[in-house]
Amino acid sequence: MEIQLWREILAPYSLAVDELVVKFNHIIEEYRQVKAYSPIELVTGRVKTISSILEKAQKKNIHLDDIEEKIDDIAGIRIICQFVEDIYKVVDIIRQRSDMQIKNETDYIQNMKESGYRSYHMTVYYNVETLKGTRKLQVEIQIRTLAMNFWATIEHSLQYKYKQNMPRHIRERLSSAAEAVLILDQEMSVVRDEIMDAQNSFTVKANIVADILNNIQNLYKVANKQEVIKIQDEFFRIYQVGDREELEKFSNDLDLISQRYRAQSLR
Ligand code: 0O2
Repeated sequence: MEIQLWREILAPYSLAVDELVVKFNHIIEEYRQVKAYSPIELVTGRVKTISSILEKAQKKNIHLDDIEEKIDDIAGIRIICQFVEDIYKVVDIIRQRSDMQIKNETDYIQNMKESGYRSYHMTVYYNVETLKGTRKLQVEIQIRTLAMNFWATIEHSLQYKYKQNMPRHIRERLSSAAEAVLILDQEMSVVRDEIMDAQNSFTVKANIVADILNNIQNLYKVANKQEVIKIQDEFFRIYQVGDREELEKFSNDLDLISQRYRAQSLR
């Protein structure tokens, strides 16, 4: 097939990947806006290369005319989560969406592949609008933890290097690494609440500090400079002590001072 024709075939898939990456990133943003923990840590996407499509077609005996129907990962989205529990939350989010229609799901986490590969796979139909009209495309969504992704990435490059002839000792090493990844994910799940608390408290503190700095910046425009410098010094003192409650109280007091100045300026 000519390169130009391939470009025409692959262009809508590229659009689907771009749109979906934006949509999944927006989910992260929505969680951030309500200051909640996002089950999605990172999103990436790719369109399969022509050579990789041809290789898969050859391996699976797929005729060129049937490629779009039979190769379901021409468009691929990868969603990385911190914890295994998050993966199933993301699965639920996808199941509830009206812009993705699920074709099939495979849970390689409950049913690990012989290679040691773990991930949750969903193939969905997704519509994109083109000049030629609406195109209903298949997109493969792989959902995995950071640890699963680390393993799969390394294993994938070794598979690429050795093709079908991976030496036994490397296969065995990968197998024990897969075991270690499984244990790591289990351990992380046990301390999940603690980690989430720590992350949450970090975010809360960062938000308080942002509010304070914003208030101080605005006070510089309306208040007596000496008074603002005193407030600023007090903030640095409390910040260095690192007491969150004191920081919170300081922020509330500062809110009142700011409100007072705002009221004065409206008179
Ligand atoms: P890419 O784009 O290079 O990653 P099968 O023939 O059944 O093994 P199938 O039918 O395509 O493969 O479906 P499956 O098993 O769901 O695999 C689809 C994709 O999952 C693969 O794409 C990989 O990205 C990933 N995957 C599946 N098994 C493994 C594995 O053992 N190791 C790693 N690292 N990844 C795996 P491709 O086709 O490899 O292409």
